[in-house]
Order: sequence, then C-alpha cells, then structure tokens
Amino acid sequence: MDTILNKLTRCIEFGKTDKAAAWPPDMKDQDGADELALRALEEGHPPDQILDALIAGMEVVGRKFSENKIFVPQMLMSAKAMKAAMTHLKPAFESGAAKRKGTFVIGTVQGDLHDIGKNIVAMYIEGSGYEVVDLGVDVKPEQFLVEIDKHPGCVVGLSALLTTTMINMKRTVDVIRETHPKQVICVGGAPVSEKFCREISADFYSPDPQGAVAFLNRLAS
Ligand code: B1M
Repeated sequence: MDTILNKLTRCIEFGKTDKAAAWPPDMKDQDGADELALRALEEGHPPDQILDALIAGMEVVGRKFSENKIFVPQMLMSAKAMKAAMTHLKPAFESGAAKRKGTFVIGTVQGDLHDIGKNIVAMYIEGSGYEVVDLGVDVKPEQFLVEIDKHPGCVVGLSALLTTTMINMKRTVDVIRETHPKQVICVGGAPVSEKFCREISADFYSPDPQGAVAFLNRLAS
C-alpha cells in the first residue's frame, strides 16, 4: 500500500525535497519530503516512525551508491530532502525537559562531512534533557578541547561515517586524553564498532541515538 511513510521513503531515495523542486523530473508537482513529513506529523504518525521511514530511504541511497547506480549529486539531493523533513521533526525531538541534566559536546570528526546521523543523535540527546553543543562537521581535535574547557564535566560525542576518517576519531580521542585523561567520550557512526571503540580507548560505543541517551542517563543517575 502506498502510505504516506512509503512516499516519504521514496522522496529521500529520489531526492524530492518539496513540491516546488524540479528534481527529479518524474516527480514534478508532487509533494516532497517537506510537505509529507509535516502532513505525517499532523496525521499523528509518531516522530520515531517518520524518522525510520526517512532512514529507510537513505539506506537505499547508500546501496545504490555502492552499486554505482547513483553518484554524489544524487546523494546530495537525498541529503537535502532528508534535511527538509528533519526540520519538522526537530521540535518533536527537542521538546525535552527545560532543566538540563548535563552537557553533550558532539561533532563529526575531521575530514568527514556527513552530518545527518550526528544531527539525529544531537536531537535525541537534546530532547532527553541535555544541553547539546553541536560543533558541526569536519571538527578538528583542538576544537573539542576548547569546548571541554568551556563545559567542565561534559561528555564528548564523536561521529564518523567514513572508514577513512575513523583514524581521525582515534586521533581526536588521543588529543583529548593528552590533556583530559578522564574525559568521557562516546563514539558512533556506521563504520564504528564496539571493538573499534575499545581499540581507541573511547568509553562507550552506541550504534544508535537511543543507546547514547541510555549511556548519558546512566552517567547522570
Ligand atoms: Co557519503 N558515503 N560520501 N555522502 N554517504 C557513505 C557513508 C557511504 C557508506 C556510501 C556507500 O559507499 N555506500 C560511503 C563510505 C564508504 C566507506 O567509508 N567505506 C560514502 C562515501 C564514499 C562518500 C564520499 C567519499 C563520496 C565521494 O565524494 N566520492 C563523500 C565523502 C565526503 C566527506 O565526508 N569528506 C561523501 C559525501 C556524501 C554527501 C555529502 C553527498 C552526503 C552527506 C550529506 C550530509 O550528511 N549532510 C552523503 C550521504 C548522504 C551518504 C549516505 C548515502 C547516507 C549517510 C546518512 O546520512 N545515513 C551513506 C550511505 C549509508 O549510510 N547508507 C554514505 C543516514 C543516517 C541516519 O545514518 O549517519 O549512520 P548514520 O547515523 C546513524 C548511526 O550511525 C548512529 O546514529 C545515527 C542515527 O540512527 N550514529 C551515532 C551516528 N553518529 C553517531 C554518534 C554517536 C552514536 C550514534 O555517539 C556520539
């Protein structure tokens, strides 16, 4: 059945941002990720379900890219569609308690420009009652040091999506540990694993935002 969530998945797969978007030509004048995400929320679909539909679209994008069926420009259009939909989901995820339980400093490691997953993790954590300092993408290790000094007691979160930038995750952990040996560091991202987390001496690995929130809650309790 062609549900609104299926349509959303297709918008991400084909990079249909909004109704006015000319790309892709065969979806001209159809609602895009922007309109559909808003409508799905209005119809009462839980934000988690909507997010799953968006991620399902991205998984297809990744598969097609690996098989050389699409290229970087199409991936960019999909990312743009994802961001349009996320704009509507953000308030739902960020409606956490006003009183903050702690501070989480997050960034995508140096050399890595992928931010969709990192943004989702940041939203979940903010919605779970933490102050989030989002340093963005391509973050140099030294930038984390500056924020650690500004937010004593914070937890640092590192995201990496490329196998080639995992080495920069290790370097970031090493640089932080030189001056802050006890700094708590949580790592994640598609190529990262529990084993890699142990190898680079990070404190915690989570494959998803929920695991990162559970870890922070355990620390805060
Ligand atoms: Co890129 N890309 N990309 N890309 N891209 C991947 C990652 C890739 C797997 C595609 C593929 O080959 N199948 C591949 C990496 C291969 C590898 O390293 N072995 C790849 C490549 C090769 C590249 C380029 C090198 C392509 C090129 O230029 N030739 C280039 C690199 C640029 C750079 O970073 N320097 C590149 C560029 C891009 C775009 C800019 C076009 C775009 C990113 C746009 C953006 O982020 N603003 C893009 C995209 C969209 C993807 C795919 C298709 C989707 C990534 C994504 O957003 N996934 C991706 C293939 C794929 O993953 N299926 C791919 C959805 C997101 C919700 O999941 O990010 O995994 P994810 O986050 C999850 C979890 O991992 C976890 O929670 C999140 C939410 O569930 N998580 C954490 C993430 N961080 C966490 C931190 C935590 C805890 C959990 O604690 C701190």
